[in-house]
Amino acid sequence: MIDLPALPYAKNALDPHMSERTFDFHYEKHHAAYVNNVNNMIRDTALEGKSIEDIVADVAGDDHRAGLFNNAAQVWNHTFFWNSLSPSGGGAPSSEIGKRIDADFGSYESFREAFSQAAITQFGSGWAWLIDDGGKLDVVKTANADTPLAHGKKALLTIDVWEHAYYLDYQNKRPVFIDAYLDHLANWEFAEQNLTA
Ligand code: MN3
Repeated sequence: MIDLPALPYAKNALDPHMSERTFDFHYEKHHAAYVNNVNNMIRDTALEGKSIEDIVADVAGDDHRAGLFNNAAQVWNHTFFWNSLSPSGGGAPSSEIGKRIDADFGSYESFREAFSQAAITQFGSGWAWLIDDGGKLDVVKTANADTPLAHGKKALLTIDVWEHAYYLDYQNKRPVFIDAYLDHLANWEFAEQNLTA
């Protein structure tokens, strides 16, 4: 049995960049449905009682359990996404993560361009990520439910670019949503915690 984790802020805390109405659907309906689907699929199996990380690791790459992988990875990805957002987020980070971004991308602006392009060019549904790839920061995009967790990479920060993430607030304008994320929402304290964990 896995639980739908509580949000780290109120559902209206990110307004106007991400509305309470978006959380009513994206968190209360989409994320909750992934949790329910996982629980239905692991009931009375060896995976019942395992952590979401262990479930993802166990089924990753197994074509016969793609349905469970997709739902479990989406549970993990969404929890990670809520934590990647902050009412006081966005802009260029300072501290250790800021130094690492300067070192590995050249500048915050170069990182911003790489992350934005990954998020814009992910065709269809998916995610863009800042990851720590064996000691070097990198930006990657993943399709559908795929996640760095399934590839042995350490995720630091993510944006959900499935249409359900932005359609209520931005309609088809994914790039405007990505700008709002980068300038007002990106939770660098969470990224820093992941970097040093
Ligand atoms: Mn989503």
